[in-house]
Amino acid sequence: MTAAPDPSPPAAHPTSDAGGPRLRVDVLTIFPEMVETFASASLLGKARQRGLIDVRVHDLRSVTQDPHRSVDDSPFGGGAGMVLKPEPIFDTVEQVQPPRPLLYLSPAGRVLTQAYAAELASLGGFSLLCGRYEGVDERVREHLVDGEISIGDYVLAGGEVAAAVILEAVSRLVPGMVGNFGSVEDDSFSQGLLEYPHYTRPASYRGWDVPEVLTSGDHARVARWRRAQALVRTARNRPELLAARGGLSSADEAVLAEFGLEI
Ligand code: JF5
Repeated sequence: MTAAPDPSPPAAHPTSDAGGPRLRVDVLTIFPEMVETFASASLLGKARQRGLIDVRVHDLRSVTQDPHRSVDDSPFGGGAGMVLKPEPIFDTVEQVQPPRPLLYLSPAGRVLTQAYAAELASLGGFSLLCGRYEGVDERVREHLVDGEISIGDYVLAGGEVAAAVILEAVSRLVPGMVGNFGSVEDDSFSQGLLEYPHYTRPASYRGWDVPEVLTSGDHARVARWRRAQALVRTARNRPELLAARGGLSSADEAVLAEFGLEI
């Protein structure tokens, strides 16, 4: 007996939770309310409600056994500040079995880029460990985490805000996220260029007019103008991005010339 063809194949962009979440992210932190509040708001909060993204925030303090529920202690060898103890972190990971890779947020990690965010969005899941104070006991880095991830070359007081940045950058790339049709391919960096300028009504505001091309109805000319603007903006603000894509192609030169622009 051959099965009848499926009368209702799954939609490319489901509007329900059919098929389960596309991405699970577990966050381990001593400030769960910071991450939970962020993850409940806006587009990410809606994606969670729709069952598209499963974000689970774990309080490292909840597994502690001692009367003071300690998550940190002073560093061996002396020095300022506190270090996150290994036991609550190992115990949480062993109880929860969070999705791997388990990534420790740290300025020493691989720096988040749009391409790295897309890699993370394509995994079924991953987990984030938020440090605080001077960081975590080195045995956590050596024997528990799979890698380290940074959001840039500066130091934060803890990993929670960095976790929020990663959640936001990654979750908007998950297929089926509201509003990510088309607009994701237009994003800054996805073509290696900064975004072109955007305008909305009114067409004239305080004497500043919207560029004529945008109201011309000539969609191909609009596309060429946007490309020329993106090239100029990238050359001025982020010349290294233009260099990284091998400078200007002859098509780039042509759109710049069409609109009388120079780099
Ligand atoms: C953290 C101790 C980790 O500061 C960061 C960070 C900066 N860029 N990317 C991440 O992580 C939090 C704070 C204190 C360890």
